[in-house]
Amino acid sequence: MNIAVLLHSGAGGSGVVATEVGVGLARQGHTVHFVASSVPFRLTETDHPNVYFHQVESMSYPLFDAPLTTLSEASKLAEVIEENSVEVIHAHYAIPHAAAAIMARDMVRVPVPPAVVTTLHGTDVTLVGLDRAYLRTTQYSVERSDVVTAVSHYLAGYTHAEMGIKREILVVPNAVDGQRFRPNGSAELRLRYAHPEERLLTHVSNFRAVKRVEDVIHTFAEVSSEVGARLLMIGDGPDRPKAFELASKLGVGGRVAFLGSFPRIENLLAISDLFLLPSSEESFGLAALEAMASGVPVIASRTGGIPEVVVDGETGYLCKVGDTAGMANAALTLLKNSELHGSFARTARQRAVAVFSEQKVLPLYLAAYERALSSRVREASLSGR
Ligand code: GMT
Repeated sequence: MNIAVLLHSGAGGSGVVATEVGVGLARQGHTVHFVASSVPFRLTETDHPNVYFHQVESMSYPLFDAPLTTLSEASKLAEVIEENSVEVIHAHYAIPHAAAAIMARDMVRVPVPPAVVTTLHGTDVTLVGLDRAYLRTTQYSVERSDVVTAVSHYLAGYTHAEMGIKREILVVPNAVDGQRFRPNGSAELRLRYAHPEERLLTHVSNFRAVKRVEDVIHTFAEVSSEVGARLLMIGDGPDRPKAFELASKLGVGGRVAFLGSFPRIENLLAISDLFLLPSSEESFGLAALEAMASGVPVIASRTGGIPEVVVDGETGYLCKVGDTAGMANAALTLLKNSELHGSFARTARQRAVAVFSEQKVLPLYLAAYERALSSRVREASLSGR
């Protein structure tokens, strides 16, 4: 199949999933064309013969307040479709990719236009999509896609309830590459961040308000008052300075390493003992899944789609949003009992591979593509030609 993938190419989870699903499909023999404004963050397999990257270029002009990227993306995509016989456009994150995909589908000069599959990732619905500035275009793009998927049952339900969407939404969970994310990292690398007797906790995110990075620091401060521990803060974003200041205010600054964006996070997850994700909102929690695949139990908030990923009491512990004392207690329960920790670590790895491996998830996307190719929206768009 010839597939065009639209994505946000920065370090966000939707772009990571889009890249890994695309590369996974290319490995299976499909041809994948990534269409984005820059090379996707996780696209480290650029020399794969079936993977292509097409750069969206935006023209700035004094009359425009900002570059009109949705329009330039639709134009670029139309070229890619016409030159490469694209059969399916997969838009990851509704805004603005689903709108650009529908525009390109409707304007291409080919006898059979491609089908549009839109994957909802979370904030494209829960945050930006519900804002009046984007609500109508998001609703329209979702309704006019041939097939819509969401990364969790929670997100599918939320989209129906809050966005007034009536159409069917298939649930296709996020996937993890179990070869890339695996337990037992390098002892030498671990020594760079922690002494042998210390425990290593990790947080990965884009440091936005929704991630509650200050809760990570509060939790860690309580943990490290009882056991020798270090914390790796991986990623960057607006709340990083707040977290940094809080760490020194609480007297743990010397035990927290802020590592910034780190493309090969699998190496750091594999040397970690626990992963912290205290978000206020999370449609899925890809970083938690990557930690689980690395054999790392997760302490997270009981919110959104996280309970569909982390099984409370088996692969980690879930606490109320903001309950940093509860999170610290949960962390200490595991850190003080190595047998229990080992059992959670093994169950986490097993669940990640059994439920969310690419072998399980890619067929679900291929089935969604097949369904899109025979959908009613597509028939209507064909009959209007
Ligand atoms: O979490 C973010 O702010 C980034 C956002 C994105 O653009 O990638 O993440 C969303 O999509 C991920 C991949 O499907 C999910 O794992 C995250 O849970 C989701 N974030 C939120 O719902 C806040």
